[in-house]
Amino acid sequence: SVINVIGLGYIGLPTALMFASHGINVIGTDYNSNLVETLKLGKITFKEKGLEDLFDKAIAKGIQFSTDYITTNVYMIAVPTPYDKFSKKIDACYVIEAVNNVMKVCPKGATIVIESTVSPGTIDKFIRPLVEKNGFHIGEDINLVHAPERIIPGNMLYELKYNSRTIGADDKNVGEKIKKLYESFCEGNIIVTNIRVAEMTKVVENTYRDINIAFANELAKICRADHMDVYEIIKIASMHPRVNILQPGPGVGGHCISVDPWFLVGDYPGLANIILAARKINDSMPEFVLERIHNIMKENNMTDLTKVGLYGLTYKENVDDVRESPSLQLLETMEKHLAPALKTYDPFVKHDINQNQYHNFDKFLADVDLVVIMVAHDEILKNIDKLAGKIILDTKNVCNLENTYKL
Ligand code: SAJ
Repeated sequence: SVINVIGLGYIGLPTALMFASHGINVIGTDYNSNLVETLKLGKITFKEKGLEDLFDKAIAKGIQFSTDYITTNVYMIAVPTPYDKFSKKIDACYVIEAVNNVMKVCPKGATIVIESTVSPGTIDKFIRPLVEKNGFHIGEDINLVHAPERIIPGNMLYELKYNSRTIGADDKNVGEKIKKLYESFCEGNIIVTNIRVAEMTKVVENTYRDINIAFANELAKICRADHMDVYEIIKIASMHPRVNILQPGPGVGGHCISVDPWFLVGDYPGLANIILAARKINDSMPEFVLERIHNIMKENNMTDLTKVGLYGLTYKENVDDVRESPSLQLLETMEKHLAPALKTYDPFVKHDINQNQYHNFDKFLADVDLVVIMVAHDEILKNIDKLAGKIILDTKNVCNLENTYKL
């Protein structure tokens, strides 16, 4: 049998390649014909450790790409779930569209596996009624499964193989069948449960991380107020056998951790209190960095914002994803007429986000006096000595040169 993987982005593509390279027949479908053409030409569209090699393996095993959905027994949907900043709700439109398209071609008894993260309850509220409205009987004509992805950008292929997974299914037997499929490449534990638990667990995992990062960020603010070294305190406290504190930083970005906790806040107002506080603390960090920039400028008698350079525009190190990134949030926080003054540079970002964006590290450095390290890409770690002589605001705690300020 063949798996039709729908959505060939950050999650769908690696997953499709993983199945294919382990001998499963895969057809990858995406509505974006440019993307499909590029893949057919043997090129991949984003950077991820090991992805090119895996792509070659999958091609050798016969993976195919198409804009069409095919008739088969298993569909895996890994489309984006965009999120509205103002209402804090996700929009399941792409998942709904994919399920609609599957229903046009699928045979009786097909299984639809949703890998996209959805807010808890989405499958009951939107997907189930949609399928039933089309005259399908769930459990007979179509089986629904939720198998949320859990892989971390930057180490996706390793985590695809070794992480445990959750599979939520209406019918245990169907869940077990899908588990077998994932076992073709996944060596972690695979837990079969129901759909509600799978939806909730995924969001809980990301919320846990958000809260823990918020704690580190709050400590950074407390220590700043009292001139203490937050990193030393975190290091020593974490030597306690039951304490393990994460690292403070310029904020929490990405499409997952900064988004998923809002689902719980939205659905459980009055109950999700720590969760809401954590979100607010993490969202306040770009503004905190901006305050630090202004204070450091004052201390050094700097008045010219065009001499300030933000290093790093992505949401974290060594990825090319800028969604919800702290640097973009910082630029948005600034008064409209001031933001373009700041110089920016990121080795992973080729398109222009800011008016004064550089595409060459040395030229960028040459034109600024204060360098703000927002992202600890390998590039800057390897070239940290080039920052000598600059004033540095190091939000990632990676630089020990003279004139370095911390968060
Ligand atoms: N960050 C800190 N301090 C830390 C760790 C992270 O400030 O100590 C920041 C990062 O710089 C970044 C943000 O948090 O801006 C999130 O980065 P991340 O590396 O923690 O996580 P993501 O968003 O890349 O991936 C997460 C992962 N979830 C968990 O670790 C619980 C991943 O396993 C999920 O698959 C992914 O979300 C997802 O798609 O949901």
